[in-house]
Amino acid sequence: MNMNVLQKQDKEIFEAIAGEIRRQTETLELIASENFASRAVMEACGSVMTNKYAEGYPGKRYYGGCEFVDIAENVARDRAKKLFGCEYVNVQPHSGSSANMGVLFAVLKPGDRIMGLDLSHGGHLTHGSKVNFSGQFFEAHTYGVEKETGYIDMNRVEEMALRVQPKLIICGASAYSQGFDFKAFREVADKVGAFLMADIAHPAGLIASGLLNDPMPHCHFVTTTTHKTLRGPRGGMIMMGQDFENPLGITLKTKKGIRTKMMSEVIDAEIMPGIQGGPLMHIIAAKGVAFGEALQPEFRTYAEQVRRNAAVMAEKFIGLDYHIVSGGTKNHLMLIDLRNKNVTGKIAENLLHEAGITVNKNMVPFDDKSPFVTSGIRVGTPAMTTRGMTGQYAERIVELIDRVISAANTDRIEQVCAEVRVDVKEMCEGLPLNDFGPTP
Ligand code: DSN
Repeated sequence: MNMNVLQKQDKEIFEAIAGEIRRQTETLELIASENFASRAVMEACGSVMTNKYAEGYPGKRYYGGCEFVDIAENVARDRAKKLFGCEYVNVQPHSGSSANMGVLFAVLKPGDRIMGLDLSHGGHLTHGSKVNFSGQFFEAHTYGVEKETGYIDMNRVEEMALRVQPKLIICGASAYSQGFDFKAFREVADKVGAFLMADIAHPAGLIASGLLNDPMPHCHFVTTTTHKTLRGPRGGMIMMGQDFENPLGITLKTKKGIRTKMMSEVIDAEIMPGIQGGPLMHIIAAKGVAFGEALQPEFRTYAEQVRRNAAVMAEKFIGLDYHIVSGGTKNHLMLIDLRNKNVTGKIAENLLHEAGITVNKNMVPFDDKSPFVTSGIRVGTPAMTTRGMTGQYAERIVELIDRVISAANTDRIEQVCAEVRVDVKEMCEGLPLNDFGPTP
């Protein structure tokens, strides 16, 4: 991106951004939730739409001058509906957490019971963690994966739901490498009269490409972020496969009398004015651009490659005696339990950082270490695949990681990290951050 003006005006921020460009360009990005947005997406993010206030929704705003931001929001909504095959979408949530908060606050009262996947078993903070609004405003019960298999057992989920009688069940994860059986979750939800929400923030791009189970026919609500496998700008959104009359008894006064609100109206009102004010119109425009890209056939090819790279890496890791939780991956990530390698997640993250490889330490199911130390790392392929790392790259990357982990407890470690860093830099050379233009 051209940053001539910024460079002249603000050296400190310019240097920070320039450093980040160098870091992203010269190192290997394996954080499962990160990706490289296209130049077109970033141009929309950096556009004058950041200047506009537009509380409300297209055609019904609290501010004048919204004719062009209306176009952008309508385009983003229409493309999202086409991409995910849904009847309703709200593209205004600033993040995945805001999207989840929007649904939870719309359908629950304080103290209501919810069920979600435990954070330490791969869930997300907003699925009921005690340190998050979801665990503080609501009575959260968490289900986990099985110790032997690393899989979610639907019988256990059902058993828990019958005991807990939740008002809302959340399915979805940040560190689970298997798919979700949304149909089975819906059967459980129906048995206890609960709403079902799928949080597909991680695999959204794979789901949009038809590579994983589709939550839309089975879940009352589907939330996502737009910047992970979907490769858009940082943000969130809420979808419903089909709108329905809200069973919460929320009504609306109209000229024709009082009527029950549709659930879409309840969700819209919860996002704005419930929990947010002015939408980020530059980001909504960029979401529209990203959805347009994801509707192209090339995106499906990309998503298939993301999954293929992950499968190749998991197999290679297993061949080198690494323990992948759940024994493999069906999506874009894997969780590696490093206990048999005598290395904590924290140490692995730091050493790999020294070697130019970015991953995050991650709790593994039944972890005996704290979230600040952890026994594992999470590895994901969305970003490396965007850079065009296909074919032999996946295996070579695993070999580089193994060189570092294997040397972790030896006095050669500094030298190994330095050597791997050179190899990583060489590997990254000539590969732009994304396929849509030269490195910014
Ligand atoms: N922080 C994200 C992740 O890394 O999975 C989830 O919000």
